[in-house]
Amino acid sequence: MSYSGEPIEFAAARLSGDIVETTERRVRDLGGIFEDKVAFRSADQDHIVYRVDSYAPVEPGTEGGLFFGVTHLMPGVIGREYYMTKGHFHAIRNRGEFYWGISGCGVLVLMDETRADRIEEVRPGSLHYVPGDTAHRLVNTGDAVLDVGACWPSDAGHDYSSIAEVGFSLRVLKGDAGPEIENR
Ligand code: M6P
Ligand code: ZN
Repeated sequence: MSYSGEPIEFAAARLSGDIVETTERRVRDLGGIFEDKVAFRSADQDHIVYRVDSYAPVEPGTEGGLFFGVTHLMPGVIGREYYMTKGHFHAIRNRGEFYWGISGCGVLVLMDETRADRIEEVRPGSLHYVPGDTAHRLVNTGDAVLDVGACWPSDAGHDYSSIAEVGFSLRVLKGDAGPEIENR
């Protein structure tokens, strides 16, 4: 595949160019990931929780290539739980990924296949290596949009099903004095 259109640009957290693809995730697309089902049902289902702008210079599944993306995760809660991404393992499990904080603040939740978990604080300039065999999810714990860059192998793929079935082993909730981590 080759592209001869406008150049791809990345500045001030905005990825632009004629082959940049945008995926929107609204409340209705996130059924099952939030714990408080009553709060989820009463939320505006049309509300955009996050947007991902991505640049895929090769076909998905290509071995040896890379994809680039920026996630724009809105501030907010469903019940006491902060807005978050669906989170995923890679379909090819051993593929890793880099995330880096651009704007806003939040946490990156990491969990391996034994459900051992850890979190890393995401802030402007923070760099996060997601090892292979590790599920990853972003959580916006701030009052502003959380913008996070990502770069991952073009053959990694997304496996959402394991997370949809059993979830992550911890949840990040809004407490009176700030974020609270609860194990599940
Ligand atoms: C990053 C990358 C993408 C991912 C996106 C949103 O930009 O990891 O591959 O799609 O975050 O995360 P999710 O797919 O879990 O909703
Ligand atoms: Zn990934």
